[in-house]
Amino acid sequence: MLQSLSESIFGSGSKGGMNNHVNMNPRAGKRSKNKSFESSEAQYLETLKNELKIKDAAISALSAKVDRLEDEKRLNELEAMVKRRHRPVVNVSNVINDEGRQKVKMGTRGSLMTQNILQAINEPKKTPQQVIAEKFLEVFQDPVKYMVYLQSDEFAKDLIEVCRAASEVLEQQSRVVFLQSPVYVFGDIHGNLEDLHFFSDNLWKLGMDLAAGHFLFLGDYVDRGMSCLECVAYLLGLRILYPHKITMLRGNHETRDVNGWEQHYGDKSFLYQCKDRFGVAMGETVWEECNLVFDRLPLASVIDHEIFCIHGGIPRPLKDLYTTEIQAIMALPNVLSIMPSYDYETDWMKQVGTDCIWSDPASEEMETRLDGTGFGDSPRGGGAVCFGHAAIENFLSTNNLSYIIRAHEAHAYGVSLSKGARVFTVFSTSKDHRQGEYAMAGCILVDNEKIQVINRSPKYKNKYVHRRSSVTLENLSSHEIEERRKLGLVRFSIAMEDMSRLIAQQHHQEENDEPDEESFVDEPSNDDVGVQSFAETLRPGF
Ligand SMILES: [Mn+2]
Repeated sequence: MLQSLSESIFGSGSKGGMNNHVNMNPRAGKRSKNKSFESSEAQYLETLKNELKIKDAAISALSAKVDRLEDEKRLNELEAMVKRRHRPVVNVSNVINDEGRQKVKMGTRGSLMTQNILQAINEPKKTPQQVIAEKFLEVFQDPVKYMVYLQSDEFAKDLIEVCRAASEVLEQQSRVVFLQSPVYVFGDIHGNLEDLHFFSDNLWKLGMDLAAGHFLFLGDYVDRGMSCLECVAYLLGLRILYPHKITMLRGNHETRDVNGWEQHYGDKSFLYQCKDRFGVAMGETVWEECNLVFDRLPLASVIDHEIFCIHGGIPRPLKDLYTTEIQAIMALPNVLSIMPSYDYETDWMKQVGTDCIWSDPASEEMETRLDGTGFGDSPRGGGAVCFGHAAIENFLSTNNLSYIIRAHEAHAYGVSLSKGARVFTVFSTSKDHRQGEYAMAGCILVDNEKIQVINRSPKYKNKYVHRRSSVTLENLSSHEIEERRKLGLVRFSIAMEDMSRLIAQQHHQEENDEPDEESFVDEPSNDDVGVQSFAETLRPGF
């Protein structure tokens, strides 16, 4: 409150005229006795005092108004903070039956008002891109039924539309995405439709809209597998339909230098598959549109302020620029090409970006060759780094975190734990990585009290991708089989590298003339475990 002007000059209790609350001044009586004091100066002083009182009253009225308005403002701010989110009720009920789920009108309990409100609710209007995304989800459920569409120009154009919608959303996202558990975390997908199906059939069987929790993908969606386009279409479809349930991070294969390397990956290269599917011109356009999306993918995520998730590993610290590594990642531009880099990408940006998508935990024998900060050259070469115990301890304590979940290295057991049980490696494709016939695909569920591993058993029956010798394909012409092979729906033979392993495993097959991929009978042998961590042979600096 402002202090009254007349109070500050004459002290409290000066003679009040305007204000009822001001006490009568006792000096007023004394003054009337002192007749010699009746001069023009005294009158003038009296006028001034009165003027001050008027102004005092105006000031106190104003200051009371200011106080009231400030109180109102504070109250409004508090109310805004606790304001509830508008969560509309979906006016249909999902009835689950043998064939899956069916949408029926929601039952009510007779209140006319409830009924009227439900009827007035409209399904939110879908954008054309969301309509296409829904189609992608349908195609994913039965790719054989949509073989013609998948090879058409229409699919190419649809994919471009969805890519543009996804680019717009991703560019707005923070480079480090903060999530709250429960979260399912997935590692490399690498164009493996079958394993992605395993997860969708078991973890979001009723559809993403009825699945609880968040789904975080750590990158490497393309290359090495045959169904790169289907996997990208499905995941981007989910990403634009369920922006609050799906987070996609970037892997080292989400760069043009890697996913455009046809000579190295052959028919399993993403660029090769785009051109083979849609022709050179349209194929290159689709490939570039996908890469524009990849340029905008965030690089890291933190679950419950406790678990750091990233494709490769922790970046080297940049102490003179940023206090923490997370701050450095957050400071990266929202559009980054990394390999090759755009002109505006500076050295520190390239270093942080590359470390995030390429680094690996150091093996125990590499630990001795690391520098003082716990980092050293990776056996992958080309400037990639590996991080040891010291780097991990430093990173976790600086950022006040407990664990690191990353992907990037294949494991026969899907998920592995290393570095004093601080680093999880999760790999979500069981094929194309020389992990043997009995490899598993894994994912990790982080809920509010624990971290759990979910693996696909090698015995789990294949539904969509069949081996060439499978009875399912018996009645198809060689042309039809070739068409399916190109979509990744037929596996012709295993890679040459696996031949020696196969010969070693021959005794498993002796009782069975033609073992079908759909019917594994053996548990993984202990020999498989010994060679499980087969790092990718790709070098970043080629
Ligand atoms: Mn990788």
